[in-house]
Amino acid sequence: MSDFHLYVLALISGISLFTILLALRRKKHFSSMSGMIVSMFLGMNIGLTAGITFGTVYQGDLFLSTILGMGYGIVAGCLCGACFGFLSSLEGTMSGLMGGMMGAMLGEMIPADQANVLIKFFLLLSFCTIFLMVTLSTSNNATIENMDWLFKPILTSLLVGGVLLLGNSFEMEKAESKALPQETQSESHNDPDTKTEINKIVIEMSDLKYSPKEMVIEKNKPITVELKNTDQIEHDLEIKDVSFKMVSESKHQHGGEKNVLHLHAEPQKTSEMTFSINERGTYEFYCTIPGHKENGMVGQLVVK
Ligand SMILES: [Cu+2]
Repeated sequence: MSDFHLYVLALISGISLFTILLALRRKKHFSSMSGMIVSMFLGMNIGLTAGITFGTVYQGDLFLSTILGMGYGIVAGCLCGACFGFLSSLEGTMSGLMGGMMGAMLGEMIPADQANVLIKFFLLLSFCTIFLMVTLSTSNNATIENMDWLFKPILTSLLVGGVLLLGNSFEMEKAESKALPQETQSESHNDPDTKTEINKIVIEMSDLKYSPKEMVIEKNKPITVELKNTDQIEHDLEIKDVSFKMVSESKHQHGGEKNVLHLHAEPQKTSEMTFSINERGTYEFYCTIPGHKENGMVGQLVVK
């Protein structure tokens, strides 16, 4: 789990706790309808944020991310609703359940960078619960004075902006550390048969051979594989029974089948794809053109 995801989880826990405490203190000022809306809003947004986060972190294990996402949403929605009464609690629980479930599915399906945009969006909405509470409570000037700080717009927007920017910087750090190793990619050319542990791997295909024959990558870390076909005949690279997430691929790939990674390169052409693999293990890759695998066009992908 990256710093960014930890930060998001800490933040939504904080927001939930704060909202629940606020609800406990100010429940007298809420109509039953307002209480239900606040519980629904909190449960849904916390569930969605947590769901997408867990869906991204635990790629390939939708069951776990759904349970964790729903757990977050249900606890937040149910406890917040409990301050207002049974119906609000029910509303919060169901919203949390639905948010967590939908979030986990989203996190599982969309690429990590898009998921991060959604996480930020729902994080902002989760934040808004606090403001919604102040707006929805029937104003009674005697007790509202404690909430003065919420009404100082400059201070509040600086605070919220600062918190979100800090989260953004965590995400940037991650992106930078990802970009760095790419500069070392040329090394794999000089020393073809050694194991490569970098973010871009160039595999040359000539005389019915892959070179290098072994790739070593990390679990859940995007990797770009470039196939350089220097032969006069077409070749490809296929891995079967592998749980992966496609980030991008150069066009006309026919990678439609589930759990099959496939990359094709025309004679004297180069093609590439970027993906991450969700499970550790050793996978065999091979060429699907008839006769090539049997002639030794096989290799190994190790996922650590
Ligand atoms: Cu081939």
